[in-house]
Amino acid sequence: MKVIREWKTMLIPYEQAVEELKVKFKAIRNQYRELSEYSPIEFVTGRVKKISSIIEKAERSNIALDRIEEEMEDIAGLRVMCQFIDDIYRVVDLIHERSGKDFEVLYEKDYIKSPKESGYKSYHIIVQYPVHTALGTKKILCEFQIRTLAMNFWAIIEHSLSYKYKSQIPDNIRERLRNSAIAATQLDEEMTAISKEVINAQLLFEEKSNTIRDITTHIQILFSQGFEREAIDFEKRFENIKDDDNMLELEILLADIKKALPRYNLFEKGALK
Ligand code: 0O2
Ligand code: 0O2
Repeated sequence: MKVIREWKTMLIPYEQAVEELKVKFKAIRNQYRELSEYSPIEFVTGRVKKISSIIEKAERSNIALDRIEEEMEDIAGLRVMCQFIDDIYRVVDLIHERSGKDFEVLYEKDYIKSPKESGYKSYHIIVQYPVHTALGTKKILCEFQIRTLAMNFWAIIEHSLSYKYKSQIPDNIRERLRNSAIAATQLDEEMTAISKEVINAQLLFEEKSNTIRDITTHIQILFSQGFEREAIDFEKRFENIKDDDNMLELEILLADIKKALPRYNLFEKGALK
């Protein structure tokens, strides 16, 4: 049996892997948002399995403690949440594109096309991820779970009940959970039916907030470079249009400020009088 210190040492690369992979997935999401494009990733969480859960799973799955690192594939776990079912498969494609670069996809389980007996749905991908630590490079297993918000809601609730009842959930509750899994699927299907509307609304919101961010940043630059009169003029124009839902006006204002900025820069350098 490992002593606590040995467990902690063993888990260090797993902690690092989860942190690194979270950064990578969050970067993909942020880049889409920065480009005012729709992101198939809504949010990302990650965790390293608790020592008590590792021991409990090893007993349940008949894994010898000295084989844990080779056989337990979810000591490091990443969860990617999506808004719509189609997004899950876009994320799966993104992961395949990265295979052989950041990590190596070993195998996958589509519990969406083939849900578990409990009603559980998610897309699982097991990868091998190289971690570079102070002690050298180590390849570890990591499980990606990709699911919609509705699948996530159901799985979290069901997981808490399984924990409470030690997997012996009473029949009536199990039945209700199966029914709510069907309801969650219906919710996902309904949302898919209106996904174009939802995505367009979200993109509009994202585009407006990015444009407003760019306008305020550029006005700030004008102020900081000493072009106060110009900055105040642009600020007044901005105040007049910012609450209207008129993207065109905002884009024209941003274009005008951008056009003006290089002129001021050259002016400052003495190239313009
Ligand atoms: P951002 O930019 O808001 O996504 P950590 O990264 O260590 O702080 P960890 O361990 O991955 O966090 O898990 P945690 O703290 O449970 O949540 C991770 C991220 O998911 C957090 O964002 C949460 O805000 C986000 N999150 C959790 N639940 C929801 C949810 O229902 N909807 C949405 N949209 N986001 C959620 P970050 O990582 O702090 O930054
Ligand atoms: P955690 O960290 O508590 O979530 P198994 O032997 O069936 O437990 P296996 O073969 O390693 O698991 O892989 P599987 O079933 O493909 O996926 C394991 C993980 O998927 C589980 O981890 C859960 O996170 C999730 N999962 C699988 N089935 C269910 C289910 O019926 N309900 C819920 N809520 N989640 C499920 P662990 O081991 O439970 O760890």
